[in-house]
Amino acid sequence: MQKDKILVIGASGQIGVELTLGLRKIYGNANVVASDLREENDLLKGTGPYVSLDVMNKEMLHVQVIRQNITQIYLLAAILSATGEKNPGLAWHLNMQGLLNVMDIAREEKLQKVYWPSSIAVFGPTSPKKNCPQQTIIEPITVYGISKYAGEFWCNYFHRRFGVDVRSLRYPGLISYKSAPGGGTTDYAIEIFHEALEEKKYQCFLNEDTYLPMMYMADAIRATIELMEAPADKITVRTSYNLSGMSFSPKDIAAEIKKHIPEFTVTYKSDYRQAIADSWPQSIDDSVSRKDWGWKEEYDLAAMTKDMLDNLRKQ
Ligand code: NAD
Ligand code: AKB
Repeated sequence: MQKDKILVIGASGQIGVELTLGLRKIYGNANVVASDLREENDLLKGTGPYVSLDVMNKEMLHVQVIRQNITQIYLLAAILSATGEKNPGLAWHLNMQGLLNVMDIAREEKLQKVYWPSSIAVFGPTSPKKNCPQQTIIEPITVYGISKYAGEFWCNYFHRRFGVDVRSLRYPGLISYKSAPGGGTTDYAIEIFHEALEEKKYQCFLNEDTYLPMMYMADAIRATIELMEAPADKITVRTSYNLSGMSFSPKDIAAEIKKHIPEFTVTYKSDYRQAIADSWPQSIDDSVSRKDWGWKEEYDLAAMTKDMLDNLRKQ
């Protein structure tokens, strides 16, 4: 059997950096090729191969897949919810065409597996707010959510029609200290830590009682790798799996940070991102992931807050 050789597209982004490092630990540094449109992230430098790549350039992507003997692709390049609302056409174009380029090449080259993340942003105001189930009413109101929902059905299509083993998770908002977030509505939950440490105060762009599904990056990376390593016959969802870690509001996370930094204060001034957040569920039912491939989160709000502050202080 051919040895695993992985291409991560969007490797310099918030998830890409940590996923690339995680995959390199398992598959070996030389077997995980990082790629991005922007320059290599400092944390990746010296840890393995890097190529400059635009996922929209299908020909160049195809050349790299053949040249590097790639057997698996993790596609992370996308425009997220908040940035997407500023340039809907560009968000649709990148989020859709990037995926279709990868799926066509995966089919032609008979790649072993493809990973492509979806998001809780597929859900809209008509979806259940609490414990939103795997299958429910899905009417997204952002271009990002529309592109993710359409992408889920492309994944399902390529699996059914051409047998591409593509797997996907609907990530909640992800919280991390290694690399900066890329323009999402849940980014406040990262900014708040930086501002708490540096300024002891933070002005939040969401209202204090805006509950959203969230997850610590360590859990998200483990979920991704566990899903990708699960036997194919365990994967019953070929659109995208619901995934849950924790759910909290800005007021909750501020209170948790205050336990470590008592002088920390937060003010609230909502902007256009409030409407996006209000359209999403507050919590997610991920029982299908738990049943199919044994998902279980490790971090709750208290454990995540302590780990974030410890690591950011070290930085
Ligand atoms: P990010 O914006 O931090 O990273 C995306 C990376 O893709 C960037 O480094 C960017 O330079 C690169 N990129 C952009 N256009 C490219 C192109 N044409 N060719 C090659 N690379 C290109 O995003 P992220 O937070 O790491 O998200 C990765 C994926 O996970 C996205 O699909 C996103 O929708 C999904 N997701 C993220 C979150 C989250 O909270 N971070 C939650 C749900 C889903
Ligand atoms: C965003 O806020 O856009 C992302 C996501 C939940 O997909 N973090």
